[in-house]
Amino acid sequence: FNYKTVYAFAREMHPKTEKFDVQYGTAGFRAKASTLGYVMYRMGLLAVLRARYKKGCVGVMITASHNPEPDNGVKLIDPCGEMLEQSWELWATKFANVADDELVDVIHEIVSKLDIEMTQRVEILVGKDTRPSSPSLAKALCDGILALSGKPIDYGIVTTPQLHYFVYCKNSKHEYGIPTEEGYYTKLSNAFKKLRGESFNNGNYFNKILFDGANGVGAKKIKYFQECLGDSLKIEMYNDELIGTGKLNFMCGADYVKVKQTFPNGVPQITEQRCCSVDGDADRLIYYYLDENKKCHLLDGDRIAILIAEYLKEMVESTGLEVDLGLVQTAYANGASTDYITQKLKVPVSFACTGIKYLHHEAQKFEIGVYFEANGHGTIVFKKEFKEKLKLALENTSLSNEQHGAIKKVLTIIDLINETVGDAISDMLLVETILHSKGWSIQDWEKKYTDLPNRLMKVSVKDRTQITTTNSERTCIKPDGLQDEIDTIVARYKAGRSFVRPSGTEDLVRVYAEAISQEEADQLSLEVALKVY
Ligand code: 16G
Ligand code: ZN
Repeated sequence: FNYKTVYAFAREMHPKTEKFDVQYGTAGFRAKASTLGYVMYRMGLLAVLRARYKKGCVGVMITASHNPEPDNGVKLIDPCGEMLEQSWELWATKFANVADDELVDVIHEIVSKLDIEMTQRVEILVGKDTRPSSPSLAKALCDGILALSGKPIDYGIVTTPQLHYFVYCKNSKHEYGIPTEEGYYTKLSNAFKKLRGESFNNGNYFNKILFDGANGVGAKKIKYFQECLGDSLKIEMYNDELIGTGKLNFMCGADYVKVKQTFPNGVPQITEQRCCSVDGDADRLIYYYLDENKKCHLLDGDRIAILIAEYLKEMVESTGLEVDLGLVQTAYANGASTDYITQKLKVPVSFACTGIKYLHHEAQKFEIGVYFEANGHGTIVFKKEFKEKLKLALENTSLSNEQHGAIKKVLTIIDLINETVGDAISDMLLVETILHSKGWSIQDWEKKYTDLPNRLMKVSVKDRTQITTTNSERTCIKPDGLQDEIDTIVARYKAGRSFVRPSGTEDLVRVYAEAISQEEADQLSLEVALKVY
């Protein structure tokens, strides 16, 4: 490669402006957009190296998800459509933090250590959310790609899960789908319409939903779906402000609704009406409704996961095939949801650390792995062998017509799902499909079990790295004795559970507690927080 170009571009166009180090965290780099120019340039360089190393195309998404509009961020997508492999996060951090005149050395280092062949032509798919800072950051990113002679393919404004999907489609040689927006809409909406059939309403289910687009990319993209879906689902869209109005995620969107446990601004308050919110890059989904006392009822990632797992279990059982289906949750999953799914539905649950990459990999251990974080981010992954088993069973003449029908239905459900990463729009279409098939209102769905009251607290500490955890973050190992103290406190509460973990995205410690009443959950979290402080 031409190291002169790499250095000249760095020095003249994208010099390192920040003195502090940044870290490739749970969801890539995230910071105030004005500080990210040089980081983008360097991620362009790294993306080309990653693509050459993997001998495929990779993706780079520019977004800060649910964060405020002045923030931005960047994350790399691996050829299989998954998050960047963890061992490369260290390279990403190194690339971002070296001085401009050390960049070339780091490139030499990675190329020789990993034996990367530098002559390959590679394509880098670039996507961005609706933040006003995104176009200039995309330009910096593309300069990095070009400096190492990679070929940027600009997808413009897309949702994060769309870009994951395109990357996987490209690398699977279109076996997974066509890597265009149109290909994506067509695949998902065709599957949806097939599953919905001729009657759009059923029992307590009515095919109208209020959709909060968080004034972001989700609002833009849902319009295409509405066109494809016709009358089968009526999506009434709210919070679709123009780019640059400063309203992205502001008092609306999935994160706002989940954290504040309240109704978003900009959506009409219609009692008992099913509503949903997505976040700023449309990878999280939360459902909710207002009751007659104007109380907001949330149906979060836990509820969505259980609805899906239960439905898939029933569907697969009717095919007559043996299937290993499991659910993956994090420590934040409400205890009532875990009890319901393990005891009532007899579906095994695995726990993973917070962060999508951990859940995704844990879910891949099952033939059908359903995973969701309580914040509404999740999807379902199907083992390749399982899909083949289904296709093979279609040719088996000893199965009944009902079984063949069920197998076809499962295959169509798989087409409705974006397996690469949590996808708010695909998840919404799946939830709508299940509610329709069961003839349920959102209230029927909520009735399945009752959440334990809970409280999440943030505690500022001097050094959050002093706290380390194990057992998927549910047990604290350091500082010594803290877990014993937590255990002693928890034992005094009926249905009590509490854990502490250092945040991966903010400089603080999170304390979670649940108990039989809200007062007790509040009290428990406070007692535990005092031990951490
Ligand atoms: C990131 C993660 C999200 C997780 C959150 C936890 C991805 C794509 N995003 O936003 O899944 O819930 O971090 O934040 O993995 P925390 O460590 O500050 O609690
Ligand atoms: Zn997001």
